[in-house]
Amino acid sequence: MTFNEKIEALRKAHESLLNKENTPVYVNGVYERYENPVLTASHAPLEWRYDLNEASNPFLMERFGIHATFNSGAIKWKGKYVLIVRVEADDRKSFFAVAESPNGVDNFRFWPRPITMPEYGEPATNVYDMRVVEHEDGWIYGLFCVERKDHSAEGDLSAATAACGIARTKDLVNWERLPDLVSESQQRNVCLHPLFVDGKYALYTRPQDGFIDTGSGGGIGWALVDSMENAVIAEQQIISERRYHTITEVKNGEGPSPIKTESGWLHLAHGVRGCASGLRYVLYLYMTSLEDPSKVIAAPSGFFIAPDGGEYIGDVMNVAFSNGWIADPDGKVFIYYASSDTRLHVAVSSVERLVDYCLNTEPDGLRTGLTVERLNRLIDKNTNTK
Ligand code: M1P
Repeated sequence: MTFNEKIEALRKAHESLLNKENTPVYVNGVYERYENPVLTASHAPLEWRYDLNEASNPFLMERFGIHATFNSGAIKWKGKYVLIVRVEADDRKSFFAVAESPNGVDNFRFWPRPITMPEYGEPATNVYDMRVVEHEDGWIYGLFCVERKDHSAEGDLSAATAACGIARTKDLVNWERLPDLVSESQQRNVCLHPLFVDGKYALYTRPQDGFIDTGSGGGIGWALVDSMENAVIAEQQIISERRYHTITEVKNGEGPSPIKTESGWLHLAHGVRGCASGLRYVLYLYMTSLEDPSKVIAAPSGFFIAPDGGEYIGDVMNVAFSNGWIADPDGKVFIYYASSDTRLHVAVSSVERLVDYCLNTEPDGLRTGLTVERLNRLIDKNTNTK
């Protein structure tokens, strides 16, 4: 094969991957999973991976390794389903890149260049997991985790700090970096409420003592800040706790910004528990009140999405994670979730179904006896209607 023939073959294979139709698979009535991931490392443009010049790359080698495309923020923008993807290179560094699709379930294509995120303060070692939201103030905000080396931990090479980076944009290409969120604790998984609350910007937070351990960080927090140009948390209250022997025993973090429904704000979050094989990340739903978006009004028990089949396998096993979803005006909801820190999937549902799920799934009774009672109530119902 000549050099040009090799390029032609690469382009053909890439186009056929990008154009592959995705089909829904019935799961449980709550949502449909889709057969194929919507984004994998192989979806990255060839121009990002290869030097396509024969003189400087006669063997047509990959010169830049893209390792994973996962935890993505999501927004409907100019009629397209747009993702702000966490792309991880072979060198373990993540960066953000935009991919769009005409229908939300397949045909996702990356924009030609990754986002060049301006730095704030000490340049970040890593950035990831952007929550993107169109705020009523007219800006599109991106809140994301900023990792830097912890210089105070002498001798511990892996010691790092996590802070919430903040940036805003009008076009998803040019981002204005604002100061990082000022908070007494380290922060990850911070997410901005789309509306002002009591005239302030409202944040769902996830305080943590260390970079990985949440320590005394009790779960999903709530904080009001006066400005996003200088966001300072004076006070934060935990609104959704971590709890013993539940899916949130080890960590409990907000996903994307909540969706407004007639019955309350619909939230997607992740819970983490420990087990013999390590940490297990699953997704769950809850709802808060329309009048007070910090007041939980529905907390269905158990997980909503957990890794399934091949989703268990990847760079970091046993992880389902989401920081992006899109609700269409007709009520259709596209839930973008990543599996095992490797690839991105979509599950599709509707506001009506998700609210029904939240309001009609009983909360965790916190002990086995109550779980059996709950099951018996369902069996009674089914038996009596026969
Ligand atoms: O590796 C699993 C997840 O670990 C972290 O999640 P959390 O902030 O809840 O600890 C993040 O690094 C996340 O990106 C990753 O998917």
